[in-house]
Amino acid sequence: MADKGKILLSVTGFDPGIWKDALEKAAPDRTVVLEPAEASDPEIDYAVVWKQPPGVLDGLPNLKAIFSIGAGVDHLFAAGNDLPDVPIVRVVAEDLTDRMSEYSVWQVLDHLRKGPLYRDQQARRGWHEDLMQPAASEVTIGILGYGNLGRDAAKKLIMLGFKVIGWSRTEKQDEAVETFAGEDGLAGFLAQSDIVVCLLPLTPATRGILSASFFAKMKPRGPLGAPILINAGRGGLQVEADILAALEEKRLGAVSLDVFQPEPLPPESPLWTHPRVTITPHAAATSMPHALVPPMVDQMDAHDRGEKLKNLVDREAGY
Ligand code: NDP
Ligand code: OXD
Repeated sequence: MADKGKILLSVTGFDPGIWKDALEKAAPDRTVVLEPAEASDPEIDYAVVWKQPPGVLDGLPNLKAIFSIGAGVDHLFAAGNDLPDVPIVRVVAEDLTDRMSEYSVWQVLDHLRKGPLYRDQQARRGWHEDLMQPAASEVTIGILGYGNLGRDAAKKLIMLGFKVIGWSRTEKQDEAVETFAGEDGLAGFLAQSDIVVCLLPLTPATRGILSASFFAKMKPRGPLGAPILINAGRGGLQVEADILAALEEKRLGAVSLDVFQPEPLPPESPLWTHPRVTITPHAAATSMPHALVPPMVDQMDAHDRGEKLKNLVDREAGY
């Protein structure tokens, strides 16, 4: 029996059906409505969104909070509208974190163990062992964006024997990981990193950070040759033309990119066919409704009981 109010579900880019089913299962006492809803439905008190169309959250008089379907919230701010002044909750969930760390570990190991080289050899039936094979302990992984996902990836990479360092906006104290912060800390961080794993959010401060000036600060040579970039943060962090130029100049040895701007990556992009570029289709961590929806509904119930919401977005910082 639905009597606790309504949840507005507004997603673009994929079928909302599985999210609607999961919300209805987890919140049988709430009604789930799909956008376009009545523009000013006073019964809507929560919104669950991914890339909502502009204006869809305006004019809901009793909206209490917005829940992002993903860990990143740039999609919310990108809609070109002023968001209502209510708390914004993002995803922090073991399921998503584990999937992201799987991706980071997978790509790091693929580069360590010469995956691109051996796949190329296989295509040509070539048989040549590359004896320049460093051990994990000789390789430093720089986690760019030492937040929730970055810390988990670091823990798992350390277990494999890598040295890991981290970069964040604010200073951190961490026993296992040397940390760097802010613009002043970036050069020191890059000077040590053999592989940079980018897990930054896209904000006005981070947009376009993976550019020529960033690549110029990277360590020129290391145990893997030129440094490697893995980006699973957001496409807007990277300047694709600068990545291609850095690959040509051998400032970058190879890159793995999961995110692009725009997505899907257009068929004419030269990244598709570059031999030192590995592409995945924003697949580093799928948001799974069965894992992410029940904690969202728990938070709605807790908020209705007067408890504080967790995993809130800092609007000023943009993440
Ligand atoms: P967090 O907010 O927990 O961590 C973000 C980290 O980035 C923090 O360490 C933060 O610093 C740092 N940071 C933010 N702005 C700056 C800046 N200007 N300079 C230096 N460091 C900065 O986010 P999550 O770890 O949960 O998620 C990170 C991102 O991963 C998401 O925003 C999303 O874009 C992406 N993502 C991609 C997925 C995919 O499938 N490809 C799936 C899930 C997420 P501080 O610690 O000081 O706040
Ligand atoms: C996220 C994503 O932000 O899937 O969770 O990209």
